Amino acid sequence: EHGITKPRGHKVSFHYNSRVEDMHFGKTHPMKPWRLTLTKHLVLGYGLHYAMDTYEAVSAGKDQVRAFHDPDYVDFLAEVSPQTFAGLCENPRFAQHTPPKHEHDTVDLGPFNLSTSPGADCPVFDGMSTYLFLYTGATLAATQQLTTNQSDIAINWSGGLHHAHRAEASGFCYINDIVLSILDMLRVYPRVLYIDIDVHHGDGVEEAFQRQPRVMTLSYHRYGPYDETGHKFFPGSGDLSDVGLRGTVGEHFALNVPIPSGIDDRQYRFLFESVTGRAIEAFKPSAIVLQCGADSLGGDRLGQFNLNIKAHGECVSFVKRTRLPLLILGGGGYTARNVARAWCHETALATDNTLPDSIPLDIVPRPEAFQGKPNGDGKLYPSFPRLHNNACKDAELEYMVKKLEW
Ligand code: V1P
Ligand code: CA
Ligand code: ZN
Repeated sequence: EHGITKPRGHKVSFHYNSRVEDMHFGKTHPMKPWRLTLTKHLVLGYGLHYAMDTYEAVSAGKDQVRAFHDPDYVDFLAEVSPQTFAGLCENPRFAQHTPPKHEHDTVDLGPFNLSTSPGADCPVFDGMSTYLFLYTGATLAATQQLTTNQSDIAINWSGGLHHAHRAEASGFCYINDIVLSILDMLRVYPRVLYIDIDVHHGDGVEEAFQRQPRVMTLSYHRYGPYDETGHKFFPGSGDLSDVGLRGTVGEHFALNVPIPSGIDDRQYRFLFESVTGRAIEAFKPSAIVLQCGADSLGGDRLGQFNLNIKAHGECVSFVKRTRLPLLILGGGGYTARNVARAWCHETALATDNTLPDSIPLDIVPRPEAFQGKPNGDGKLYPSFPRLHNNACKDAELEYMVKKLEW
């Protein structure tokens, strides 16, 4: 009576471990693993687990994480907690990885860009090791389902942490589960296409494969001039001219689509389908990894786009139509109710289901963003949450697609 059916002609697997939900990055930190609880409840509530094989994730091993990350960094991550942090910092093996202090630093940084100061992007919190090795384990299990032909689509909403570097945490990301997955895929597939619809630039993945012509990275992200506070939108990279490491065989195997704030559904769909379509034609990937960061939705606490869930989901449908082995990952997403709705909707799309009393596909504005501040028409809650000035011009986007033609 749930009305959910198994997909015809393909198999989907879902990888998750509820232990990732109990984590707290800190009181004011935007990353809330609790959004994964909401997602899980929606997925189960709609009966979507009847349409997939569900697997309880187990932790990745240190040896697996060392396939990309620095061995000292992996040991540090495995041992660190708020209790052990100070002691580990004293250890010369780890102390050599402490960045030099800048006078403008607002937080005290320890080794590997980790910190116990409130306000840090990559805090050390209770249960952190468990969390990191679990989301990584889920991505690696999902990858194995694909590389052994046991699934056609594999999903891990707790993964997709695209900023982590070889020996450095960055932007809420500690272990780069995406890089580890692609490394596994390269044993089986000649070419892997990585697509990143998180509002931030997928810099960690791009950097890891900048010399590698068998991996094409394609990121869509907010990018532009300095804002009012004199800062660039994080992480500040991903210009149109950034196409992979020049002078190496990896040159032209990175693509970046920098986007002004306020892009809407129609504009995003035009960009995504023209550029992704051309990339697939030219590169002929044997498998695809899709990072579905939901901070590109309208009303996100950190993001600056105006996408509805429908347009975000159309990216998943577009990529799925290639019928290539597909790994679907999460990523950013800071207005939890919209994240959960989007990822549940996309789980339905992956399994060829339409949800019965359908999740509303319009995103819900954050009430706190409007407190006492009526928008242009004097309404407190606009029917369509255009939270950001639509600075995005069609002509600019068309020019970008032209420039990207190769
Ligand atoms: O802007 C910065 C850094 C901190 N300054 C030194 C510059 N950090 C951003 C990080 C955003 C990370 C996004 C991750 C992802 O792509 C993948 C999971 O979505 C940042 C922001 C911001 N508004 O961009 N950090 C914080 N806000 C922050 C706020 C409160 C407490 C801790 C961090
Ligand atoms: Ca992106
Ligand atoms: Zn993001």
